[in-house]
Amino acid sequence: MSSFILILATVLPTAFLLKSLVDEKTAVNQMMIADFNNKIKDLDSLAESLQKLETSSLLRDAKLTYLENQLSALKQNKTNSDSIINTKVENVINSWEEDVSKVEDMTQCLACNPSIPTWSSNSYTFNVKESVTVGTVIGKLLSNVCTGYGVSVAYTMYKGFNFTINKVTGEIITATSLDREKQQRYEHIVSATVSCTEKTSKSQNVSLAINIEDVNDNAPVFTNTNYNVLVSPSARIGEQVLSVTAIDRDENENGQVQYEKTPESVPFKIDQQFGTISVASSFDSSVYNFQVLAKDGGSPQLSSSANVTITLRE
Ligand SMILES: [Ca+2]
Ligand SMILES: [Ca+2]
Repeated sequence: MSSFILILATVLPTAFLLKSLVDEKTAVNQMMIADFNNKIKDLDSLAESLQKLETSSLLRDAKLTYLENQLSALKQNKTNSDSIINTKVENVINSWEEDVSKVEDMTQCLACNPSIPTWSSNSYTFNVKESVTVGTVIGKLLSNVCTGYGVSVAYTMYKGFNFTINKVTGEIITATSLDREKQQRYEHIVSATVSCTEKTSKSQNVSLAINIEDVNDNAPVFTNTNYNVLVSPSARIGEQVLSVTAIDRDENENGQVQYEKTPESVPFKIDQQFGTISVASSFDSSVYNFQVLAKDGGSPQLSSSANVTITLRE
């Protein structure tokens, strides 16, 4: 009760002085005066609420100091133009609205009766490249929870292995290296738990999805490292003699393979898209050795090679 008396003794006179100053200035917008009066009522109401609580003297003193400073600023500008007073009053009202909101939060906290936490979103989806290092913060989950004054919130994640959540901040952090080619999406349930000292706690879950984005970290791989084939010496130009295949596990252009051969001088050509090798010109030898290359479309580009031996039948 003593703290309440102190609040009424100090806060309300300050509030009425402000109101009095506003009333003296007829140039001040009438709607603003009504709003100002409403804020005074709010303060009355909050003072009533605080009466029932063990109010923090530190917070109360800070609040009073703030109001006193505002009043002092108003007095200093009293002899100036109405517009300056108008602006000052508007600033007081705006600041008071923030102050009222803070005190309402404090009231909830001091009541030590946590409500079920709400999340700032119905669900969360984050996208992260598979190349990020362990310990990278990929996003943050926020609950709309008042904390402090004996009330705390803790974040937990179920089935977390590749990712962890910072218990205090709600940051989602990579706990292992990632590989999109093994798993490209993770789904978790995250919980926010509000608790009071020696009081009950309340939790609320929210779903979290993490999509792993591709990085060009795989070169195309040929199904064979050596291709050997026998070809008829009478094979005609354009006739297909072999088909090579390389597989790239990456996605989109990172996984699109194009084929080449080297050297160019052999009498065969390779289809850039499909890897089919066909006769390009007449033969001048009984055995041909050359390399086929598979290159992906990533940046930087990755490639691999295989050996081809084509022998003409006797
Ligand atoms: Ca690739
Ligand atoms: Ca990849």
